[in-house]
Amino acid sequence: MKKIGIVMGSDSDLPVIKKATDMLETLEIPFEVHVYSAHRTPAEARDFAVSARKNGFGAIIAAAGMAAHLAGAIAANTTLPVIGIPCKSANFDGMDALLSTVQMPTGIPVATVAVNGGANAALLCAEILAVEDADLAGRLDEKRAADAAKVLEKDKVIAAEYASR
Ligand code: RP5
Repeated sequence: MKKIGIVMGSDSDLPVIKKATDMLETLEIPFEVHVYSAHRTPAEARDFAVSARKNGFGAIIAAAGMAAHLAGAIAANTTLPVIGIPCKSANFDGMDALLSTVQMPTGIPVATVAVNGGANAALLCAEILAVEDADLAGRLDEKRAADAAKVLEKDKVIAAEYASR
């Protein structure tokens, strides 16, 4: 199976990345995690992106906050799918990172998930790999079914509570 590359702009983004790594572990998908910044270590970020395909990666998650150029900078240097996670920082509620990540010019796409959306970034990577991996597709189906069952369990509890009023 291809690996998922995970890059964050700072170790202060780790809580968001943890949501992605937890999900990838649950789905038994191999990954590598790095701290590379589009601004502070641009050469390392570029080198990672340029060599990612030959190094066995199938998709890349890039998380950054503030002027969040990391996902775009990675996408500029690879044709692997890049999933951007805008991270919320002290100001602007993450809107700064959201717009910096999502508003890519035509030709260099970044699939942007919600602010701090680490779990969905991992799920999107899983869905990309599952196009060619029936076992992984099966694990995704099982997860969907389990998630749905949890919601229906909550429905039972809430519906019963209101029915008894
Ligand atoms: C971004 O700046 C990082 O991705 C992080 O979200 C934000 C703040 O970085 P630190 O100052 O905490 O290292 O590049």
